[in-house]
Amino acid sequence: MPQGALLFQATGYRHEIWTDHLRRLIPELDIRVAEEEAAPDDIAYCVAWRPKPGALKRYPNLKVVFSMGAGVDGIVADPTYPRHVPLSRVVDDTLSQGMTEYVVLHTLYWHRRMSDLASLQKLHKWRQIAAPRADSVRVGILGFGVLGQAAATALRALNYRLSGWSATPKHVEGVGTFHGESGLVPFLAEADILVCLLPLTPATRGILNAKTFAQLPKGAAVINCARGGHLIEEDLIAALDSGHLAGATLDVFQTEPLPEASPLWAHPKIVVTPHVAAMTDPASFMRHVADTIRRMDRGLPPENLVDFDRGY
Ligand code: NDP
Ligand code: OXD
Repeated sequence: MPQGALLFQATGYRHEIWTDHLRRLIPELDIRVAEEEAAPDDIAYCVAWRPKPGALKRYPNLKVVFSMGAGVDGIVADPTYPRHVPLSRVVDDTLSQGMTEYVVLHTLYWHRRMSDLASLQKLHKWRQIAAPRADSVRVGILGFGVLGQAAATALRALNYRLSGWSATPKHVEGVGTFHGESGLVPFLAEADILVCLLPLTPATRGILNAKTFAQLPKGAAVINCARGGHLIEEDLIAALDSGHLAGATLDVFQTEPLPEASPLWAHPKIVVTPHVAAMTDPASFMRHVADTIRRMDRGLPPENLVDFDRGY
């Protein structure tokens, strides 16, 4: 029997879609869906997505916070987050599958020159553009963790040449691996398609900038499906307009929703999607929450924990 109530704190989300799963899994769990329904002392568990700064320090008996996203930057950046409370993030096959689909789709899109073909179609022009063989296209994945490695497995099956960049060394068959600051320049030099799957931390903020783009081969494409804070938008536009970069797919933005007036919307070399690369599946996420609550009831620690010092 869980001790204490669970607070569902995700502004803008229809809570029943999420909490109904949890009610089925742990009928005896007391679930509150709004801050005003929650006496601070009652709350032992919290499900959160981008809580307001300061929101999570109100609960003295909090035992664990479940991030509804794999990226925890919105929680970790809050200096008032009570760091003795473990933060568990989403690590889930359905999320990896969604991200893999997105990365494969947009890698193929730039590799197979779909943007150019679509422009020709608009002009009713029949011009054949030959795409290089996949085994001559180098895809570099910035951030070679759970999602980066899942995407790499699928891209490998399509014969792309892969490399991954991470903080610590990795050994993955068939993938060129690079790590740390010294590994970044050689990694970038061989990325015809650069995929960003890094967590947003002080070390990675703004990493998709003019200097980074200049180190990519001419004609490279960039796919950012991590966080908008990774990208310096003006630098991307300049690199596209100069012809150094061929195109970019952006799923995440400095400001979300992307303001109507943003020049990114109408740029001919940019594909914009509204933060849909991989969406947390409510049923699967709530299974993880329920399993963790049961584990903690048995005195076991929660899993998929964030390291606050690393920031991810
Ligand atoms: P992981 O924590 O599993 O992987 C992160 C990777 O980044 C690791 O390989 C890590 O290295 C590497 N890394 C972190 N900091 C640095 C650094 N300073 N230098 C070099 N490498 C670094 O995260 P996930 O794969 O689960 O998720 C990645 C991100 O994807 C999330 O943080 C989130 O922002 C984004 N995301 C976006 C979604 C969308 O819909 N657009 C959906 C889900 C996630 P090491 O392995 O050595 O620690
Ligand atoms: C996530 C996201 O981090 O949806 O999971 O962006």
